[in-house]
Amino acid sequence: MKSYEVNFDGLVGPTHNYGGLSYGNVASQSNSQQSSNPREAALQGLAKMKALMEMGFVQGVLAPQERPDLAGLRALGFSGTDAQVIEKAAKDAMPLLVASCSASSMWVANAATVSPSADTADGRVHFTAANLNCKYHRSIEHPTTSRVLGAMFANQQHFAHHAALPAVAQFGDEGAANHTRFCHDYGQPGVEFFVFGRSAFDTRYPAPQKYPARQTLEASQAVARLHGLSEEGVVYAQQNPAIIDQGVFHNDVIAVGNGEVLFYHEDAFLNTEHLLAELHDKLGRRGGRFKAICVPRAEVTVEDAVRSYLFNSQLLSRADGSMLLIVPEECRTNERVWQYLQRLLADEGPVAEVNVFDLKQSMQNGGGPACLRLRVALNETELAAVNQGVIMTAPLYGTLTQWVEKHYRDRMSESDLADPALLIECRTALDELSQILKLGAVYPFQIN
Ligand code: SUG
Repeated sequence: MKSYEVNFDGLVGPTHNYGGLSYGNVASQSNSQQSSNPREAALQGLAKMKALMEMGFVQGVLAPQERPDLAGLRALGFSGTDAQVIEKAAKDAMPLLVASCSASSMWVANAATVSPSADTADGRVHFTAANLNCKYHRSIEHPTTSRVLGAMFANQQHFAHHAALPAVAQFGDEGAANHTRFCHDYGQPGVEFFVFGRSAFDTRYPAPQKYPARQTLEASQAVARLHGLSEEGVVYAQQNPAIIDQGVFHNDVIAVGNGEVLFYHEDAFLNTEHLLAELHDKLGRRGGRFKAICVPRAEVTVEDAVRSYLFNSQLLSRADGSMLLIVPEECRTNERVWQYLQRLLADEGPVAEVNVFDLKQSMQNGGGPACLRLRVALNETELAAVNQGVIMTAPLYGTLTQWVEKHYRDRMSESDLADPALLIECRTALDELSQILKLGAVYPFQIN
């Protein structure tokens, strides 16, 4: 049976703004307080989805969330009418209002961890929503994420959904951004590679000194257990704590994998030789030939990687077996990175083409091409069982573009977040969107 890796891209929400909310994420910190353009952000994302669809990839879309998060503000003690809640939060606790307005759910590489049916004990595709509990603005995503994923993958015969792990730092889980799957073919059993930043319970593992390690070993192990993965199909590795302190807040900022290939920076991991050997052996036992492409620090520094997001690229398999790398514009403007990419192409390795996309609006908050997509490997039967309302088509692209143009503002700064009209605008837009994508009622304002 034919199988596919489907990329579900997060549609950028109408409140996209630069809140400076992510300590340890250099772009988020350095662009704090700048004015953003939500309309442009959403259109940039949609342009990437359309381009991939036109190249022949199956492309899906993942809906944004209700923001400002009124229910969250009420839970924090703000009361009165909706407008009064926003007004009081703006007056007394602006940072909380900003956090409650973040459109961060667009980075769907953090929405969940997904294990394809070929890897799981019960032969279903498993999803665990990420608790994202390192930052308040992200920790509020998972209840709606779970409902949206449930509405997209609604068939219980094929899809199993797990709630987010306990909401404590010891089980900090950032989803697919720290998870890579290697395989010979998407439909065959593969090897799932979990990268963690620290251990919560075992003090033998080192930890970063400055910035938080968002993913724990214990969270990764819990996800693997929930999904029913076998030991032969799992490899755990620790991210190098020194690079977390340089702004590598997720593994997908320093490594990307697809099929049999791992593309990574020399400084990405601890015990690199050991983990490469384990990946090689385990993939070998599953009929695959592991290939590692190491980018030496002498050619691209960690700082270059963080600035350009070279590794936050999408590595995609084309019909002829060669691979395509989707990189952000910032890779072209960084001379060393661009030269490296020219050498990579000249090498005649697996990567045969590099495509550049302008995703500046998302990049300025630390989210490149790979952050914007959640990969779900599906066989033909499973793909047919997905809610077809979320699969990108030319008409859907047209409808979503018009929807963005109708509802989104082209400027958003802190003072705009305090405008009670923004809430009404967002709810109107999302109500329409949930009908366009055939999701049913998934938003707090629709179900409470
Ligand atoms: O969690 N930025 C996100 C970026 C997530 C990128 N995802 C992956 N690497 N997979 C984060 O740090 C910034 C929001 C703000 O500052 O307004 C933010 O949440």
